Amino acid sequence: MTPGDSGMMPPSKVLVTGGAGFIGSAVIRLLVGEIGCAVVNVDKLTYAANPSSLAPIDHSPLYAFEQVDICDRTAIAAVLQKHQPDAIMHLAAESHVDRSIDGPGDFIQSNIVGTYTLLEAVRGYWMEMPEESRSRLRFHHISTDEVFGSLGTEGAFTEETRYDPRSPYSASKASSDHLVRAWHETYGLPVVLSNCSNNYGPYHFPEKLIPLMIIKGIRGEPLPVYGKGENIRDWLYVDDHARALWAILSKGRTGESYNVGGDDEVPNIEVVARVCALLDALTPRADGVSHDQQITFVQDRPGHDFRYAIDATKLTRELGWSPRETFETGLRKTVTWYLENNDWWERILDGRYAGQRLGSTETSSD
Ligand code: TDX
Repeated sequence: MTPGDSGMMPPSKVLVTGGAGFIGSAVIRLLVGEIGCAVVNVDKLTYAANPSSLAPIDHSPLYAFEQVDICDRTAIAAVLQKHQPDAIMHLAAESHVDRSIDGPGDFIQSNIVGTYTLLEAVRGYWMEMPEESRSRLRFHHISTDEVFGSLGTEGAFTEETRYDPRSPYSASKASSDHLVRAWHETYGLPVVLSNCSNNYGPYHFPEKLIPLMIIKGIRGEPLPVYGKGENIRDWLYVDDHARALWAILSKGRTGESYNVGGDDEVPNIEVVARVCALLDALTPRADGVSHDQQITFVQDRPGHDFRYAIDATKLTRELGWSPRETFETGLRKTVTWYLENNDWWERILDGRYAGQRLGSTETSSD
């Protein structure tokens, strides 16, 4: 097999875990809505899940939903038997660093125990498959660049970078990556892995920087920037990530991992300033003052990683992927989406998360 030429048939039915989440729902909208691939969405529907993010495709005959916890091995085995997928994309995870500081237990359970349980259920299913379908099965584990730790001002993470997770969240994701590789080496399970940079875009749960700033900006509330806002993230538009994941699942080499990044590094304070500039243009404040007057500097996140940057050369070279959106075009689309879809986020603010500070010992400055 030569790189980029897997000779593989693309999967026809994918079991997606965490498909009611931010990245999972983007993947399902792509697979069902554009690619025409059948999907079984396995989601426990925790606080960050939004079934309404699947409204564009949830009436499709290609789409099925199972409300199941990945930690429930018997239930997962039954779903695998019932739907007979030829690929698994594992996106179910607790993903918010600040929540992992407040309560690491859920991260250990979902990200480590959940991945282990899913791997065992899939291994059982795979071993029982007829030989022909067995060689086609693929387990794609979706992970994060945070497993590599924090960069200084120079350099970027490659697939060879040493793991150095520093938060309970990233340590739990690093553990899950190790489990997936171990199941490949030990049992021969056909796996592929990917590690992505910070995603943003429509349907993003408002605990994360960009949607939180857009929503607080619209509502005239203070915009809490941690520390001095100098930390740098590499921003990837979620639909670009979804396309990368499909390329990796359908063409990536078994046992390999691929980094996915937007090649768009921006310090947090500039991210917030750009959100403010877009809000000024698209929905000016009644008093004529810029939204950037709402920026407030608050206590830093404990153990705050300084900089993440992804080198996605391998993915581009082997699988021909590159992002379609720049941070400028993607952010404009994102801010516009939040302005036009207040029903989606107001329902979250009313019940599940009201925008308060998480992951800090300081009383919220909001
Ligand atoms: O209110 C805020 N103010 C602020 O300054 C929030 C919520 C965040 N920040 C800062 C912290 C980070 O430097 O903004 C940056 C981005 O924060 P998050 O949106 O929480 O993302 P991050 O911690 O970078 O982690 C993200 O990228 C990797 C995702 O949440 C992870 O799930 C992913 O794995």
